[in-house]
Amino acid sequence: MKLALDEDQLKEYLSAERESVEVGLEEALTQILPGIPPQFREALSHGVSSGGKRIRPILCVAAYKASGGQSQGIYALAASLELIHAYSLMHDDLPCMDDAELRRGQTTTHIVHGETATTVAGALLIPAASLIAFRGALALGLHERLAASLVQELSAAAGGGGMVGGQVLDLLGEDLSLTAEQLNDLHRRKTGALLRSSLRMGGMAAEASENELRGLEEYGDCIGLAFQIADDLLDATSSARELGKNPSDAELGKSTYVSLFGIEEATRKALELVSTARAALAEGGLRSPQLHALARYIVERNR
Ligand code: GRG
Repeated sequence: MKLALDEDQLKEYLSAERESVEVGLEEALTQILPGIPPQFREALSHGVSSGGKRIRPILCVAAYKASGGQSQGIYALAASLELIHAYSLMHDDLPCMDDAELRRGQTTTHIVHGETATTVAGALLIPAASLIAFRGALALGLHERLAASLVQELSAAAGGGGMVGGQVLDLLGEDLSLTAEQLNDLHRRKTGALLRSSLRMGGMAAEASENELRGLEEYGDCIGLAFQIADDLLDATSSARELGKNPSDAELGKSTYVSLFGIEEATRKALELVSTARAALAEGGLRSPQLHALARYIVERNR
């Protein structure tokens, strides 16, 4: 088996995976939307269905398959990660946070549907994601105990010790010069925790061995940090139009890997993390050309 995908294979793989992820998300929306008041449905759909790379569910599915999982039902479980991600972006763009008007090349949800509907729709997505994860796990035929562990994994990654905690550090750090240690801590939580859990959830759903799970975790930690360094590099070197989002980190007075280390050193660090992530796969006994290629994609993406 080849160890990595070439550029064309990666493109084809990502495009096919995104199609399957969209199907999983549409199915999740058909479960969620009827249960919520009609005036919030459009904001919720806007936040979930406005594009994006869908990297979290793609990583979850890749980890599942790398650990021996074979069911297409994994896309239903993986949708739960994207629902949490969607809510976080909707809330992150609100005026009380980053006050953004542009995301994924489109007008942000609160500009189109208003702040109240966006706040409510985002909040509705949090319990909805837990329900989708639980139902998705049961539909995969997993034991209720494992389904509950998957919900716990997702909730912990999204919570105070993870994404929300990281966002708080981010807000408190505006206009301060953070140290490398503070920046790593912030991003391990804000961006890294959900990426790491994407991999862990895929592995857990396939009932991966301890060694495989350790490999996925280490891979997830490395690509989580590499993802954020790549984000900072893109933010520093591309226009809002090229990136399809605003405002920039500099406009928000945020410390970044580029402000701390400069472009060259930040790039070196990201590439080093890719190598460590790949080594972790080998140590975990995971032969996955897809995860191998995704590590590189995470730092070479252009948006
Ligand atoms: C109440 C304090 C508080 C927080 C609420 C807003 C929030 C929760 C969390 C924000 C977390 C956040 C914005 C994390 C950023 C992660 C990140 C790098 C996002 C961009 O991810 P991509 O590149 O986006 O995967 P696409 O558009 O491709 O989906």
